[in-house]
Amino acid sequence: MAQYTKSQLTELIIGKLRRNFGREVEHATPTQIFKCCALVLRDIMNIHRVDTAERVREKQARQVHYLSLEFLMGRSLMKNAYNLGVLDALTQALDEMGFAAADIFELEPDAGLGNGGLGRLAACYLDSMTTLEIPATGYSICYELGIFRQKIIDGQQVELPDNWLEPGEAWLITKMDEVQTVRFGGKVDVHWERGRAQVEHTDYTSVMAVPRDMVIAGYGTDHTNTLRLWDARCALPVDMKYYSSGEYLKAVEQKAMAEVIAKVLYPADDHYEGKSLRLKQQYFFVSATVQSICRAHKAQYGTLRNFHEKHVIQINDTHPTLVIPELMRILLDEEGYSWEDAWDIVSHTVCYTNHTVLAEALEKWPQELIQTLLPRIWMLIVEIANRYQAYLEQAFHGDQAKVENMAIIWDGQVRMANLCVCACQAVNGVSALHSDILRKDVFRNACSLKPQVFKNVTNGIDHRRWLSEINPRLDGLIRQCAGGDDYLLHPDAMRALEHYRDDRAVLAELEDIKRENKRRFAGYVARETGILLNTDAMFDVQVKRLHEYKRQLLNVLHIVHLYQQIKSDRSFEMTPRVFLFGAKSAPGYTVAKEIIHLINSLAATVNADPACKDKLQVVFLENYRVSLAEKLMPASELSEQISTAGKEASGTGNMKFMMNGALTIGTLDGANVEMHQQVGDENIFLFGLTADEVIEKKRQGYQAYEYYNNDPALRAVLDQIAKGFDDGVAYDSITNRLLFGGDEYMLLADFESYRQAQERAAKTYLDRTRWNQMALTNIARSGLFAADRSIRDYARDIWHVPTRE
Ligand code: 26V
Repeated sequence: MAQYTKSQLTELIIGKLRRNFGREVEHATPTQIFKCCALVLRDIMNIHRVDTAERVREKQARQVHYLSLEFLMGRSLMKNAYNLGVLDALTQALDEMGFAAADIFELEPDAGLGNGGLGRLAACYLDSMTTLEIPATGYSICYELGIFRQKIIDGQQVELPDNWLEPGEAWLITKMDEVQTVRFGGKVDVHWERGRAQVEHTDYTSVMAVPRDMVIAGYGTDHTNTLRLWDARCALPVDMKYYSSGEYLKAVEQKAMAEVIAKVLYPADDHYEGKSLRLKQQYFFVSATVQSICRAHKAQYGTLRNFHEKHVIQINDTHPTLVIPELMRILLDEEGYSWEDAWDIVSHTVCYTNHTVLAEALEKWPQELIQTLLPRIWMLIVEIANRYQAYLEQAFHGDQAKVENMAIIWDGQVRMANLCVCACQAVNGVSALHSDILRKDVFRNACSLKPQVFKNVTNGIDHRRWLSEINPRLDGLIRQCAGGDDYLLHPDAMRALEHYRDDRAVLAELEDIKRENKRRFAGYVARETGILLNTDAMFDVQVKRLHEYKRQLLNVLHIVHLYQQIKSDRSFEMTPRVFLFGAKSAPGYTVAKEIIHLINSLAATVNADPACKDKLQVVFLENYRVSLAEKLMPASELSEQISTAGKEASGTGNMKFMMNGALTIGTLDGANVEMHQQVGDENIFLFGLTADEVIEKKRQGYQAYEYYNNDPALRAVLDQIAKGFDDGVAYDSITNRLLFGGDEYMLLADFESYRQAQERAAKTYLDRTRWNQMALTNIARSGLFAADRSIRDYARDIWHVPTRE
């Protein structure tokens, strides 16, 4: 790897400042400095990019294309400097110019092009694919507005636009010579000529797709990859030709349609709505992507016949499912292949990852919408659906219930997951439990026909970002115990930490690292909000999207229970705690917004009550996002992973906490199951019903209010919440939902078990040696949850591509 010294970087940054801003360092603003740093690193990565592209071409290597409507990248300056091996040099260069690197890093807006877990996973995977030297490209939309900025006003969530491109676009390179055109609407005529279908598409609206590429650097390698973000522009300027031919309105309409497509990320991850703009986004990005892959392939090989040998397309949830009919369209209509040949190529190219089993989150599109917006794609989906139906009738010997369950078009709707299962050679879940549920429940019928298609790849996180970069002292301790920086490329090496389980000096250092991280985080919160966190208390943290199944409300029930004990018993002794929450709610998800309001009402009352001083504090952290998580994870001690068993596909926050030495209180759900397997009963606080027990209890007829009647503590908690707190807001709508609305996520059934697990955690916290040993064990065994491991699994079991040793 080429190395850059401090003075070389200084010279490059000064050069950029002069050329791009006409400034000398003394007169530069910090934002200009940020942009110049980004441009300098971008230049370095671009040189690597050209070399990588050349190597891949020469080797005729098989490539991975990772399609996702979301890439939650966060910040890139520190990450790129780290991966390029110039973080120290850059820090010193900035220092010499009179700027603190940390302040410059802090200026970068998060690239918030995602909602939560699914988008952040895609970002971690890009890093690992690049580090493992897989030729890979990510594709998404260059949203002008990322996930909204959350403000809490009077205890309630308010959404503000997130304009990240200024100065975030310093990382992007616009490639005007690789623009694609995407067609919407219009009429399609198919007529047969010499045994071949001729397809004529007229009256359509064109939108130009402009690639804005972000180069991705790998760690410890010159290999680079690209994240291609498509921007939407009007295909035709509003010119005189249109005015004179009376098509003025059409031209203006085209312009408006084009510009709205890349305007904003959909901020809902709670349920699907058949919104036409969302479908336009999906097809826009899928069509541009498939065209660009095919164009490059043809330029190199002159034919698409070997397409499936050279490319694998991974689709991140069903959002990019339209690649299937779009690739069929190109092979049939543009290349003139037979249906069988085209299908053979498509079905050997595309793989699908499922990320949720919640019924309301499974994507279904109204047939009329697809028909009018994408008439040719609709025809192809109908043909795929009919052929699949015929196959199913035969395979299931006419069992209509099974045929209906697997149908692609049913009741006027197109079911995207079934289309994926029909076309893909590999369908995977994201944790062992989740993949089991896919096999035994969601896709049981398809699985009975082709069990080998259904696989598991347990999620993982970029441990270089989520440990080494954000927790430098812990990184130091691991290097010291695990023989240097080997663990950065071989995360299993962290296991060596376990030899120090009884080493008092190492345990003391671990404790001291946590203490310092807590103080640093408290300093940040104090500067931003004026709130003073009690750093002598346990930091108990639940950060994730606000969703009923994730059960932030169960956490609230427990806090209210503690508060009532403090109030009713003056001599009540408890392990002091700071409960920290961070969560965005989908803007239209009323119940979730009420829960945010409730947490803030509770926090205001508790924090103002002298009885809680030094014992109990509750803080809702505004605008939870990647860059806030990076500050919070190293300071966390107890990780709340308390979803109803069977509902959280994997979770990835759980892994970030574990790697930073927080202990988990959680249910046997998602990847918690594998965490438990790694660390054993004695290093995790498990509670609650298992996934099977949840199902069994529902089958028997679960009665939530029986728990209310039989448990006086729980009754007192619910009565208090219904009445509300000092601000006079009543929350009986929430308690009624639990008591009389069926308590879908079984909070009341798990309350007592949760309370006991919390008691165990509180007691253990007082035994410092024990707690530190548990933390050490968790860190040591977290290597399984490195994204490098997940990507090696994908490469071996699904993509069939080689990886770096
Ligand atoms: C649904 C919708 C519906 C409306 C439009 C926007 C949108 C975006 C996403 C979704 C589905 C979200 C699925 C998801 O985020 N799943 C999470 O994936 C993580 C990575 O695999 C996993 O760790 C989490 O457990 C899982 O909830």
